[in-house]
Amino acid sequence: MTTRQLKTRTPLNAWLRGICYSRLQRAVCTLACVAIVWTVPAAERRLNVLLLYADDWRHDSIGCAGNVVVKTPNIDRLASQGVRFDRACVTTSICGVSRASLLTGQWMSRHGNEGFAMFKTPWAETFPGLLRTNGYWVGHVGKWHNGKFPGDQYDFGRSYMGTHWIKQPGSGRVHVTKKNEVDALEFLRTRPKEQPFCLTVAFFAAHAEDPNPEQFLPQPESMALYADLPVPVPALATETALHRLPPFLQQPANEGRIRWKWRFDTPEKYQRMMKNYYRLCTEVDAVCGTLVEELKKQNVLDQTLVIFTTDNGYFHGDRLLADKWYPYEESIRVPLVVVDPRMKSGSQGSVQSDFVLNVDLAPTILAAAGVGTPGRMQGRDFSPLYLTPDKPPVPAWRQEFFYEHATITSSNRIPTSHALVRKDLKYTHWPEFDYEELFDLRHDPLEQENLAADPTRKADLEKARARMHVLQAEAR
Ligand SMILES: [Ca+2]
Repeated sequence: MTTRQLKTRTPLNAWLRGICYSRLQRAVCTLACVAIVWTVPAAERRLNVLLLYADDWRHDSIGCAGNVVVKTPNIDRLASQGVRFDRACVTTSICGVSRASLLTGQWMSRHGNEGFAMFKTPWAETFPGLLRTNGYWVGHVGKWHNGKFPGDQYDFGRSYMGTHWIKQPGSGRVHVTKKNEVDALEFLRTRPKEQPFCLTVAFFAAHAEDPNPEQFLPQPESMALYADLPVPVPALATETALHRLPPFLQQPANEGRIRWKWRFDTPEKYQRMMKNYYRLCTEVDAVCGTLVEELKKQNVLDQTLVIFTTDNGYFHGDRLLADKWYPYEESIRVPLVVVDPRMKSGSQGSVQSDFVLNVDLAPTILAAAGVGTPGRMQGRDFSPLYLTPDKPPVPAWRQEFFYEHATITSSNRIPTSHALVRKDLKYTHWPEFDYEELFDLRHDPLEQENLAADPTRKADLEKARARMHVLQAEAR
């Protein structure tokens, strides 16, 4: 259904009701209204949107990406029914900034939030704001990490985060993932059925509970999962890889090193933490399955764009680091699975390797809703990559992007980083230390050999540096 049709439906109903005064006439009129709604061809209806948005999962924290431990059967099923992007990345790898980029379709340099505050972009230019203005019933459930939750901007808003277990009135408690499920189901079941909807389910799992020594606290019924299965130690969990980092990232005040000690500094702790982390992931996966099943029950799955992704990647002890922030592959790559009813049959289950970014989600969602994107939005609708894979988009899809991260607290804790990311090369600049890295990803996909001081790569370094400055200027 187009915007115009949707907007005219309510006055039409009112007009029909206005001219019908007997009970019989009212019944006939009601049937007429229903018939008008039913006769809108399915292809013209605007897609609903279910955005399943997890926290701190990296690109391979799902079974279908080749992870040999974690069980995510529901997300794997979505991938088999849709498309999985194996080079999806974020433009800034930290919760608050990445979420602002999701909402605004803008790089940090433009939306202006460098940490956990509200962005400067007007709400009317975010995808939930635009959808609501254009007749969508819009909901947000779960984590919100951009200042105070703007509940009045949503038709249905439930915001909470920070702990895996939430105290309930009385003496009870509920797991955050369970609460996500209950609230999301309430949205789906109480929404007005004549309006298209957009629901973001912002899971807190598998983010760590920062001040808690246990870090990851799954539900008791999950504890049997992975109990006897050793979690493989990453190839980069070595002293050698640590010593290949820039010197300022090796020092003990670096937050990545601090959190590595919280989670991974003994083999026993690594196993315990990773198993609990994967249990949290599997719990989220089950909720994804329940919500998709609910769409099926309501007969709207074939009118709903379903997206699963996360806000940033994660170091699982790689380079003897924990968490995210830095522009290495483990931190910037995220899972992305899309099931789109517009996909041609026969193309389901494909894997796509273009650089799709967090800033592309807003324009993609808006395009699926038939809503135009504001001029200041920087991402791009990526649906042509999977709707018409044989017809390359014009202009050609990006082959590189600009990555940015601001200092958090101090340069010793989490320093500023800027990077040019390509599939064959990565150039990083750490301005507070005027330190550069250049990796040839064709021969060194694990980013182990910094070529920035290699005289034979001087031309590559200069080109990459200049190109990054161009993209950095465009991001503003
Ligand atoms: Ca996060």
